[in-house]
Amino acid sequence: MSQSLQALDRAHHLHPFTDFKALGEEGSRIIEHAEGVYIFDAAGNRILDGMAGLWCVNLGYGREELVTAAAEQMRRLPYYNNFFKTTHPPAVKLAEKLCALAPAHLNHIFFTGSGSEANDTVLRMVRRYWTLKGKPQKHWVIGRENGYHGSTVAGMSLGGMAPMHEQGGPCVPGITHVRQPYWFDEGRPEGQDPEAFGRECAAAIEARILELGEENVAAFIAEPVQGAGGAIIPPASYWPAVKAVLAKYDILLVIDEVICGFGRLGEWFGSAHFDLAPDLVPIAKGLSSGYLPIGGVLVGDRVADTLVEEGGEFFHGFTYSGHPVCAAVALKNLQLMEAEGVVERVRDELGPYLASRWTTLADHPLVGEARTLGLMGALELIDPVSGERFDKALAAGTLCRDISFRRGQVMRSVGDTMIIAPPLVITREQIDDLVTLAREALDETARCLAPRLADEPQPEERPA
Ligand code: PXG
Repeated sequence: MSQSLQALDRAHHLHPFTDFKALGEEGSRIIEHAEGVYIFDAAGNRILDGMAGLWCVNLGYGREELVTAAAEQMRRLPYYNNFFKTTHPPAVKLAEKLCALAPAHLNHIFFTGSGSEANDTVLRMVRRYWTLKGKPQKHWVIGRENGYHGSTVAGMSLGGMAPMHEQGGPCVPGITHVRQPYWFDEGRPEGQDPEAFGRECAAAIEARILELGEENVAAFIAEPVQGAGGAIIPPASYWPAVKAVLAKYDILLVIDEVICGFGRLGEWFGSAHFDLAPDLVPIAKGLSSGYLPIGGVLVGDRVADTLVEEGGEFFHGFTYSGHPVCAAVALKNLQLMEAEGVVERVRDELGPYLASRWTTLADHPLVGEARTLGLMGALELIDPVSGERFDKALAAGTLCRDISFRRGQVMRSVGDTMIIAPPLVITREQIDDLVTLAREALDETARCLAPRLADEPQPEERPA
């Protein structure tokens, strides 16, 4: 059965972020069901989902309450839109709940179907805001290299993923990127002090503002911790210095919480961890624990008041903006997270526990750095012989990811950075397993790579 599914998949299905030909040759992994923090493949293998799907299944798999919320809402009102002065109870109740959970100055939400659509909305809203303020020339948005804000044209333009820009044709004009606060890859090789490096990255934002002219810059957009870029936790000096720069100039702050929101960093919003006061906050993923697609942009009073009082009609929206079934599931998800104290447990118990266990991997010869924040973690792989990054041709990260999957754990690779972001309902015992499985995957990766690191050629040794 799984072979025929693989054949059909190869014949008809173009997967996201995938080398179609290579996948066709290798065959896709088929995930059939899931429970708690585990996914199960077609062969019946149980795999610890160290990535919560794609950073989203915060409440874990198999939550009947979410299934019931969806089924009940589907029976009552499976669809109606929020256009043309209509709405429905799930959208209104979710809007109220989100604004109650968010920092006090965020009192409005614009719903979307995904994080990418949320960032498209951000771009349109930011430019609309400044136009309404009589400053249409203030349209430049500063993002960061290696930032990720989605895969629509605006999302990929706001993000700073060079391979996406190269494939995407011309990006949306008026978007520019500054250096990322990636200490391990950019500060450490230059022999800098991490805190001085953090301040230097913030200074790069100010330099770009001055280059463009403050009167032309609309907004700065960033993730609190870069997720898809490699779980990059900035040095402690970075965010206070960025805040100081932005406070000097009249520029909106957009904090993309698509990954960091809803408990990942031990707060409802990652910006609370870094004491940021964003004007706009794109959200998605953990909002519904990934059970149904829904996103949105939380809008601060400064922007919302202008859009409401001075804006007239905003020509923007999606058929599924605030979809009733997705909204009902998201609301139930937030209620469950609140009732079960999920966010507080990440902050007070599971985050510190993961930190204490994950950092023990730093003694592994392949690991140059082991870091965590909340329930997000990364390992930087290095060549044990040179102490530097592996030759890219070895694809060490991909090798380690595939070994890990085969041994029973999802661990994502971004280049040679290994990442985990497990469901927030993981237990201490499961964290122990996660760290043990990560070490075993590192050990096997080291064994596979050893012959290729030695001087004399050795027979190929690749995992099956
Ligand atoms: N912003 C951020 C910060 C994200 O991480 C998006 C926006 C876009 O959301 P949608 O819902 O349109 O995908 C994301 C998505 C990965 C990976 O492998 C990360 C994302 C999506 C897919 C894969 O790390 N992040």
